[in-house]
Amino acid sequence: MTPNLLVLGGTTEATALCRALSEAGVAGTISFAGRVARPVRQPLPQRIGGFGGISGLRAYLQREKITHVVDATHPFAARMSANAVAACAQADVPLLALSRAPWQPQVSDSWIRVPDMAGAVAALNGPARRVMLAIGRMHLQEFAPNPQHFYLLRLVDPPANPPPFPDHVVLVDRGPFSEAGDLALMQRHKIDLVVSKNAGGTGAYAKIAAARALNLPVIMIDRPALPPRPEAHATAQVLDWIAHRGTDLGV
Ligand code: 3Y8
Ligand code: NAP
Repeated sequence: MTPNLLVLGGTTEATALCRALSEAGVAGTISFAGRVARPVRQPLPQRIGGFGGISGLRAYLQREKITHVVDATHPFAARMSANAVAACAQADVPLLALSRAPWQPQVSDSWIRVPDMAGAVAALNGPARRVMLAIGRMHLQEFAPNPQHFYLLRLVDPPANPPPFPDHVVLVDRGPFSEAGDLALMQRHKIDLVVSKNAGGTGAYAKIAAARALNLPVIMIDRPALPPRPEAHATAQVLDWIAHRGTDLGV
């Protein structure tokens, strides 16, 4: 059959995959949740908004005659990934995750590893620090119990309501970021502690490398658990999977 892909996007790797699919002439659609005002332009047609849970995604797969699903979402998009596993099983559509390995600390890194967002909040109990809280917008309210710190917040869109911290600076910017840029940013704001999700990949790594250069501690939030599913770590593996998984694409 001729492939008709659904790519669950929102990462640098998803965008790169869509460019490769477009160049290979493979038909597909990239999907976004609609979390930010203007998702970056994509080389494939895009759809924006939730599907309506597992049943909504299953219905979408059947209605749009999707032949393959690639889950290239961020490792913290745990609900979307779980829904994709369930909906693809129910609709009998092959699923492959395009995921990126977690970052590992280097010898000179000083990471405080925490299991989840609540662990990061608890790790901030203590005397006032100057914190770069680079975890986006959706979980800011959870950090309200520690208003004693100065917070440098980096958000994709201006916040709809003021962050719950008396002493903060909001920087509206989207990645991928550069180590030099994050180094200068941390020095300018005299940051002495960084809070980060273990996103993996390159787009969010700049602050980890900059923290290393400045010898700063990083509170590193481990990823949520995901259900088992086939995983690839490179675009070429995905293209190979499409070519060999039930399609008439030549090798
Ligand atoms: C809407 C789509 C591309 C994709 C680029 C990657 C890299 C840059 C770094 C920091 C960390 C953070 C955040 C981040 C990065 C890439 C990638 C990545 C982290 C866009 C995008 C969408 C989102 C959603 C957004 C979240 C937020 C998280 C900002 C597009 C730009 C902090 C994750 O305001 C909000 O509601 C923002 C929500 C989910 C996490 C949060 O809890 O707030 N991403 N980010 C996707 C959708 O609607 O489906 O506009 O391009 C994509 C990217 N953001 O094509 O180049 O591959 O990871 N995204 C984190 O890692 O902690 C910023 O500041 O140092
Ligand atoms: P999530 O909590 O796992 O998903 C919550 C709900 O949002 C899903 O059940 C689904 O709604 C909808 N959704 C999520 N991703 C979608 C997509 N790609 N296309 C269509 N609907 C989607 O997801 P999240 O953590 O909010 O992440 C949302 C998006 O931002 C994803 O595309 C992800 O790749 C991107 N992103 C997230 C982070 C992060 O830190 N979480 C970082 C970078 C990029 P329905 O149930 O209605 O289908």
